[in-house]
Amino acid sequence: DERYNFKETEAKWQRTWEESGAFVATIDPARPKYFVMEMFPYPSGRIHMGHVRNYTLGDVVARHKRAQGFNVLHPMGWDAFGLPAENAAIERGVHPAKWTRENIASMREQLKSMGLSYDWGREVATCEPEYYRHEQKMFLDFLKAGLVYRKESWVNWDPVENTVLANEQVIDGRGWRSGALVEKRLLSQWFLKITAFADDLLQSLKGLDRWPERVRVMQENWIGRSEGAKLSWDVVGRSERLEIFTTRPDTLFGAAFLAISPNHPLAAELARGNAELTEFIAECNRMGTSEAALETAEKKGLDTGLKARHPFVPGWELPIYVANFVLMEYGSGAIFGCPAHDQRDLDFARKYGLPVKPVVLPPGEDAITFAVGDEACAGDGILYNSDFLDGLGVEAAKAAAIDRIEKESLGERTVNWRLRDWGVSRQRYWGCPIPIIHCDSCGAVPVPEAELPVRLPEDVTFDRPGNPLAHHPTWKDVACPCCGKPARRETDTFDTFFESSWYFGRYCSPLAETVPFEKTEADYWLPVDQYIGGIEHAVLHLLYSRFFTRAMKTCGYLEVKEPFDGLLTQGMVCHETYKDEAGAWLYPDEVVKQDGGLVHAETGRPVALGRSEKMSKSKRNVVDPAYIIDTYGADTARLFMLSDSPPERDLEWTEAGVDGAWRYVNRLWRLVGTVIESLPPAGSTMPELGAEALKLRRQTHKTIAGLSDDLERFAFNKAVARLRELTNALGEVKPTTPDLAWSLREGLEAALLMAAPMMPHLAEELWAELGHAEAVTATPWPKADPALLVEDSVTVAVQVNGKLRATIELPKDADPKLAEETALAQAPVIAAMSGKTPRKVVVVPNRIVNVVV
Ligand code: ANZ
Ligand code: ZN
Repeated sequence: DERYNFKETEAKWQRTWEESGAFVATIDPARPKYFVMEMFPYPSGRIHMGHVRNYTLGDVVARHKRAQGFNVLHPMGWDAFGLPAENAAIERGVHPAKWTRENIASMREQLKSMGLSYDWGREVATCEPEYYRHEQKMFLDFLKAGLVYRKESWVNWDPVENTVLANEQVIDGRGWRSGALVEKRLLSQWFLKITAFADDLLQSLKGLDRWPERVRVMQENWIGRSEGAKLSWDVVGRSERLEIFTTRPDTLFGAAFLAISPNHPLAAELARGNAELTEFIAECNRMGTSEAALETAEKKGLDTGLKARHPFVPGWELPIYVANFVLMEYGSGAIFGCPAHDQRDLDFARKYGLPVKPVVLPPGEDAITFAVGDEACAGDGILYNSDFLDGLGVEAAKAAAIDRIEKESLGERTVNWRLRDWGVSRQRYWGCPIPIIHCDSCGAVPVPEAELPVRLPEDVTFDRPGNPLAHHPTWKDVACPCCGKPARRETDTFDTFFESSWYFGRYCSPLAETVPFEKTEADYWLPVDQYIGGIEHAVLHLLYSRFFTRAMKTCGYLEVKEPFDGLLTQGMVCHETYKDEAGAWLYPDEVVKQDGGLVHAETGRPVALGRSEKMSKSKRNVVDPAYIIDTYGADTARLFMLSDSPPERDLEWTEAGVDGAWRYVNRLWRLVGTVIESLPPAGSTMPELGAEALKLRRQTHKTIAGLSDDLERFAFNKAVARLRELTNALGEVKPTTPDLAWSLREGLEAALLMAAPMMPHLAEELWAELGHAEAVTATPWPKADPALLVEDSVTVAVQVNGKLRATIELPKDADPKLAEETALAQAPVIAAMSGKTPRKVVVVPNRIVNVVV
């Protein structure tokens, strides 16, 4: 039998949409706007299934909103700077610019083959000077506004390659290429003052009620507001006091030690002439600075020999350690440790034989017998062993302790933030040059605005380690803009999160030359109404974008402060994994089913089935979208992406699933072909409808109502299920009478309009076949007639003394009085009561009337 020719059809409609400018967005104050955007891809070379899912979701939203009458902006672009391009240059000798532009070209074609409703005229690529020149200007504006500063900060240094490494280039403490132990080095770097907005970034999370709760919590934790106290301790034999930060001043009487960070100035001072301490500090610095590294590393310390005097107990002296788990960048880089009530402190105390004295008694415990085992008690309880705090709950004790600390001028209440300022300097080539010139006399001088952009030179070489910009023979030599003396360009480039922090703004005015975007256009389109992308960006990218929007507002670029009003984080695309007998991963197309088991397609040797995991090159459990689109068409791929699970959940890619989607596409196509000759012309008036035609009509309108609601809630899998149900019902109708034929056309048309966001090519094709001159993309979303949605009647059983005597038809949710009256008027019921008056009548709405005589 005949099959739907998706190849021809899909190409045809993609051309038609492009030629008619169907998705070109322009400001229209008369219509409500809707800005929907998916996270733009890194141009790695080919799209993967994660992209297909992400962009399908966005496209359904965009097409649905457009049909609903919104003025939709749906753009796409390329997050085009980054390390892989440089690696390609080093490994394969191809220039990052060439590599990136070629990848963009092929991925653009792939995206176009999916039939996505983008306004391609707004495409941006962040590696082009037309894009990045604006962020250079913004950086200088932020600098003027006091939102940028320069500070020494630690970087990973590869001593063999003599180069700075990105965190992801450090593997188990070693340079990824050289294998050398990575060192820490202090470099002067640029920081964006994200902490200036810490409070607002935290408070405003509450208003983001169209964001997943999970993401808001992750941001909240990342910002990490901690209330506590600063407290200065006397150090025996020294005039300077040692300041610590604590969130648990209530546990002061359970203190066992003080600890300072290996990078604390006191540690550096003590290390002078102390080989053991010097080596310990060096060891800590080799460990990697990430919090995750610190979290998992064994807690280690070295006793400095110094003692601190307890603030409230005369004569009590505590040892001061240098400890690897104390961060210099948090609080004051020093702590007091209370082993009984903090797990890290407990591990530390057990290792170094320090006392573990509980001071908070957990509920239900006995003060005499209670002891701390392997687990610290971080929970609530009543203070004991604690002098003036005895008997208080934890919160009250914190307040009392801080009051006393403040009264005795030992310290004060403070709020600490986990959030750090954003270091944006990267010692890399393929990024946006930082528009600064360094002069020996004038210091760091901004590049004059008239000289922007600072273009990234393309005549660079990758034949030796380090940053090609620094090796360039002439690029960095310039005259100082202030004094004219010879000076040097900054050779660092921005962190690539810089580009993605404002691209939503650029989409509003992609061609603006003198400004990143026209304020009027940004004020019209922003905020983004719906942003869709991976949960892996729940913290950094989204937080940086929220910061950038505030900074841009501060500098007068736009009016909004939150960039993304709605956020949908989609789940991963997963697939089974396979291994051969030697334990090597196999691609799905190397594996075939045989006798209920799996074997290698070529060798016939047994294959082990592993669990389903996120598709990844390393496990080879990938299916290439290009292959799927080529074999089944874009509509099938899109439909399957939507069918199986709600968008937030992981999706299991299976051949059976794709097959099912493909069969449905064909069923719908064949259905229209089969009945088309029997249908009345498009737009004919409704004839008198018989019962069967009316029933179908009701189902059509119920589907419209339900499916519209599904789309509104992003319950795309439910929407697909509903569409399939309607299709089944339509498939059963024989259009033998004019009323049935009319209802069938109405149902088919509604089905196509509703299918259009999911399977746009097929919908257009069949819509045209049904005789419509206007494309689906220019046709409004179908409307459900509310009168057809009410369930008109229900069948209700009538029992007399528990025996069924009659059934009656009642309006749905009818008044119980009406139910009782109708029931008692039925002849069999009257007969069964044999003249007696009922003692009781019980009405279960829509189900039963029980008469007791
Ligand atoms: C004593 C204490 C007793 C603490 C106790 C906790 C429990 P958050 O909630 O993240 O703000 N701390 C302070 N500065 C630190 C630093 N630079 N590096 C590592 N740890 C540091 O954590 C605050 C707590 O973390 C502080 O409260 C301090 O230990 C520790 F039963 O003080 B606490
Ligand atoms: Zn100068």
